[in-house]
Amino acid sequence: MLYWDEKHETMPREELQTLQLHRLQKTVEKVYHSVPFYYDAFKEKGLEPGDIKSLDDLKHLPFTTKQDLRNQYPYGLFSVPIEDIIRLHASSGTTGKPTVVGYTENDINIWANLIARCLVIGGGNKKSVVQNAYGYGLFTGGLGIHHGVECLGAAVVPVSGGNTQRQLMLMQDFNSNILTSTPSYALHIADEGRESGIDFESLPLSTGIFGAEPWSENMRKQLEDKLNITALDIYGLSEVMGPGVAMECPAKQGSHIFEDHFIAEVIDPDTEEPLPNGQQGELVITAVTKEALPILRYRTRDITVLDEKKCSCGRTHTRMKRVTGRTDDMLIIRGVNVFPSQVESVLLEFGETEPHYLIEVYRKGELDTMEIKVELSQNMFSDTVRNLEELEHRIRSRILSILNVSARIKFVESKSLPRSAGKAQRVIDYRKL
Ligand code: DLL
Repeated sequence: MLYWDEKHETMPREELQTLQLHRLQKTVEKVYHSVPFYYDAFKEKGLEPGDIKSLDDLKHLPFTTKQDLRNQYPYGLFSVPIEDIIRLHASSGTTGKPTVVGYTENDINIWANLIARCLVIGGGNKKSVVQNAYGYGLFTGGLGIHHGVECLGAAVVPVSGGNTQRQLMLMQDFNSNILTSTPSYALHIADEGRESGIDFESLPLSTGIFGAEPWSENMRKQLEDKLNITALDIYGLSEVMGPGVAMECPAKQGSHIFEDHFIAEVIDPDTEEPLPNGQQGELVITAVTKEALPILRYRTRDITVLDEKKCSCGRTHTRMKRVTGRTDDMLIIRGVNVFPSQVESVLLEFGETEPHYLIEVYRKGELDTMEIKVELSQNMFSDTVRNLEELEHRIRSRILSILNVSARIKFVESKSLPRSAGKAQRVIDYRKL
């Protein structure tokens, strides 16, 4: 089984665009009449649903932001009455109210089918045993993946995140061959497993479907080596659906955005103008098949590049490159833009350190200081001071030459930085406190 939905996944682009336009027009018509927020936004722009005559007209539609969802908390953007909603999820905001998302039965079915697509892309089939270590609950990761596995007809192990020893036991006893989790938690599973003497080469585990946080190519290599798997990227966000908006195929050249359901644009976050294909900017997504929460031009804040080039896997859907960070994650250190994922990528070039790190930013007087705490690999910790100084110097120079910013490197003992069973915290910015 190469494709889950061959017709839509390999649809010629012209046909795909006709489908997108048709679905976009229906969505626009629907939100105009059922969501006062959009009605007002259209009126303000002097726009009528009939004005959307081509995909090019997408750029005239209003944006939707996370703040809009917050302002409409909890159900203000829903376009169906509560009796049609069968599931609610929410994303935990660090400040204020969470953003609430709802699904009709049909929305849940479409979502499950899109996750089934992702699993098939990762080599899954009815015989697969999928260990789902994304958190269950209001977070969309756990239940989103769960229904997709059932839709595919594979066996889901709904273990959720955490309790790593139990994860390892189940992985061995249940013969899990697909692991779904955040990349940082997968790494933790790998490390703890190796310490417990587990030989991953002897396990049937073959694929990791990792997402929900940015991760680097070097992290992929680590995960593939340590777990003896193919590690693929899955992208999504609750406001648009949850996991499964895009999925990387084994060509590993970016993630296919499921364009029969989502229309993607990349904009300049400052001017808000759409950028031509191939240019880096903020990803904006319009969901064109959702019933409960159809969303127009959602500003994801995620930074990526779109690539329409033909893919060797036969899928015709546009690919997005790895998300390097979020516009609101970007650290500005003495005027230089720094993304945590760039720091990760540099750190992982060095075999002497572990992929566990924490970036702390301080302001001393007028000067920003970035300190990178990174765990030393076990055999390095007892090394001579001179060797450690030399390593610190090498890492510092590499950070300076790649990121153009100087950083203090602080080695910490193996396993001393906090581990997370979900999204890892990579930055503490004390300047904001
Ligand atoms: O993280 C949904 C998800 C669950 C995706 C499981 C993949 C796997 P939220 O909690 O709403 O939803 O967070 C969405 O997480 O805007 C990105 O900033 C980040 N993100 C998600 N996937 C990736 C990825 C889920 N593959 C936010 N690479 C998004 C980088 C990602 N960042």
